[in-house]
Order: sequence, then structure tokens, then C-alpha cells
Amino acid sequence: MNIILTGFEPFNGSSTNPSAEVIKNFPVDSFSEHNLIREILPVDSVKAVAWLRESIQAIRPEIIILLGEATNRPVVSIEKVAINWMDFRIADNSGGQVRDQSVVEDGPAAYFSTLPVNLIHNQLRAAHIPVEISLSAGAYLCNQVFYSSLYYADLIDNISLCGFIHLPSLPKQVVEKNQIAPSMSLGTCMTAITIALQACIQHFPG
Ligand code: PCA
Repeated sequence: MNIILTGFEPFNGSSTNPSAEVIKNFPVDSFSEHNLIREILPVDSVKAVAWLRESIQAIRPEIIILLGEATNRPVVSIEKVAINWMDFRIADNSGGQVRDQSVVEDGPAAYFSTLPVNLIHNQLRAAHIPVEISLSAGAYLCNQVFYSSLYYADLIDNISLCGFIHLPSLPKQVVEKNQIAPSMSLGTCMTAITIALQACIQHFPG
């Protein structure tokens, strides 16, 4: 199967991003029978979406799992809904700050994730990984790439499983920022995403 797995580079003054670390350290050998494409996307509203549009059209992947960091969330969040709205609370890494705009002008108001959200949720709970099904991926880049990927997959009638998973910050980030805030170890994040991808492969129709 063709699989796209993406994370994001650090943003908002952080030294790292759990999603980028998962991409760099992902156990690719466990998925060697698949064509697994891993990419760390720039936190740039234009460039991140351009990479996904081109890659989805060229590769026609069966599975697309997009990852990002949700600062201050204590558990892995499997996102259920992507909305057609951008309202960036901070500028992206290129200085762009989109306010009150559609992701796609004539697109539908929202899409549901096409990942097996409940299955992933149950499997992570069985592995004792704290997890939730989240009903909002925010109005920043994570929601934008989530919505855009579903839109581009839909345009080419792609039946891919496509969705977004937010990860908590890494312990190192919380310490560096001197915060009293939730975090999750890289090992637990990696196990979570490995289980999620295995669940998608098992679930893929046919
Ligand atoms: N999280 C941000 C964008 C990049 C990332 O890792 C978000 O939640 O939108």
C-alpha cells in the first residue's frame, strides 16, 4: 500500500515537535512491505498544503495519517472533524496569519476523518495509552492540512483512509518552557502511531 505519514516542524518558539520526532524515529522496518512516505511539513500555510496536494495527486495513497502537536492537551487526540475555516491565533513560521477565511472557498463546511477512529481509540486504550476522540482540530495549520487532504483525496475519488492525530508536547518541551503542563514521552507517542497505522492497514477495504 502507498502510505503518507506526515508531521510538522517546530513552531511558536519550541525547539522540537513531537510529530517531527515520530516521523524521524518511526519503525519503518515494521512496515517494509508498504511504500511508506514520511515527511516533516513546514509550518507554512501555503507550502504545507502544496506538498500534500501534489503528493496526494501523484501517489494516490491508500492511507494518509497527518500528525501534529497539540500544546496543553494531555492525551493523544484522534481528530474526528476537519472544518472549512482558518483563524490562526499566531502567525505561521513564515509570518502569515490567516484570519477568518475558508480553507477551500467552495468546499463543504466540514469533513469527517475517514480513519477508523473508534478502532484506533479502542486499540490505544487496550495498550494503556491515554487517548481521546477529539471533535476539534482547531483553526490553525493542523486543521488546514487535515481539511485540505480530505478535499484533495475527494477530488480524485480516492478512497483513502485519511485523518489527523494530535500528540501532546514532549517532556523536554515542557521543561524547556518552565511550564506546569501535560506531556507524553516520545516512546509512548511512537507506540501510539505504530498501533494507529497497523489498525488502518488491517481496516483498509479489500
Ligand atoms: N500543531 C499546530 C500546527 C503545527 C503543529 O504541530 C496545530 O495544532 O495546528
